[in-house]
Amino acid sequence: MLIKIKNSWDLKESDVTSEANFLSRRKFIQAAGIMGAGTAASIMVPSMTNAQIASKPGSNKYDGRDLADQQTSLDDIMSYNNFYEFGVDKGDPMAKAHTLITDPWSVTVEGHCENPGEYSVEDLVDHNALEERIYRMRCVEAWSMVIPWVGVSLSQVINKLKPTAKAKYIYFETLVDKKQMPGQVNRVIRWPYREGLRMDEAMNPLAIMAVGLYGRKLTKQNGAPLRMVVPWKYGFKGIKSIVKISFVEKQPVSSWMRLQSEEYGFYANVNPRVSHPRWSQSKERRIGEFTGIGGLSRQKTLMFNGYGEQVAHLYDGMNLRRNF
Ligand SMILES: Nc1nc2c(c(=O)[nH]1)N[C@H]1C(S)=C(S)[C@@H](COP(=O)(O)O)O[C@H]1N2
Ligand SMILES: [Mo]
Repeated sequence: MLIKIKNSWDLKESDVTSEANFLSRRKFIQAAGIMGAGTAASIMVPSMTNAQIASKPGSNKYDGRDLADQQTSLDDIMSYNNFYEFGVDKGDPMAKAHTLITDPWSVTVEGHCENPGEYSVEDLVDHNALEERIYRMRCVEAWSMVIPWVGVSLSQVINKLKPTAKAKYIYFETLVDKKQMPGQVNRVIRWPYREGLRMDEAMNPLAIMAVGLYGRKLTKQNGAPLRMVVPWKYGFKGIKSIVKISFVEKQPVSSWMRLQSEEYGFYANVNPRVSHPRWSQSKERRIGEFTGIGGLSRQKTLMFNGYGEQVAHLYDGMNLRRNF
């Protein structure tokens, strides 16, 4: 699952290691646009220096299969987004997120912890410890992608902030600024976008604080400069462009619970046996993949999105139909 990025962002194309297996190297080169395969969207990726990726053969397994060769194209990852701060259509984030100012960026840390304060992205996320993690992501709308994220375990960030025994949950907020986020004139959601995790969920090694994907800095539509990635839960738990982290005692109310509590719960674990009130969750379509006869390919959804081995123990004894 882990591909260690040995160095941070400042390596040149020529530094791409020969240890990288052919496929990920090819994908990486494609993503960087070096092969001339660059399309409109990949040209729009912020001109980020390339990272050195040393892949570990046999990693990235999901349900017995290797995820490395299933990666969703950078174009799809950048152009089919949910980021309601820029509008509710899938194309709005790519079209409109350019107004977001991601540098400088500051994150306020507060609540039950020993190290509250204002942090820069680099203060929170150790850029010498970045890893690539290829995760399968599943949206509650029944579509999925496979994304090669770059980031660090959320636990690494949390350990730096030293929560006290009173901290039972971690809570996050996205930026509120109508000038930078024009979709916020629309009250679909009561801004800011809010999310949270139980402390033991947040400390699970699968949960990451991402700052990049495909070896490059996160694009704005994907949640620059830093966002959550929680692969066993529906995509909406992955809050983007985070400006606040708070350690709290009580279970926070997330944006989607507040909006529609019968449809979206706090846990939001991918559970194909619990239907969304308006549609089934048993299958999903993989963005960018088509079947031979012209339809979008459909896949079976697995419990915990296929990551049960790593996370099922977090929910021992809980009724996951009631705690959906
Ligand atoms: N701040 C914020 N974070 C957000 C959202 C949003 O609207 N606003 N949408 C969520 C949903 S529903 C999904 S599926 C994922 C999509 O992430 P992606 O566009 O990078 O694939 O982001 C999540 N994080
Ligand atoms: Mo979603």
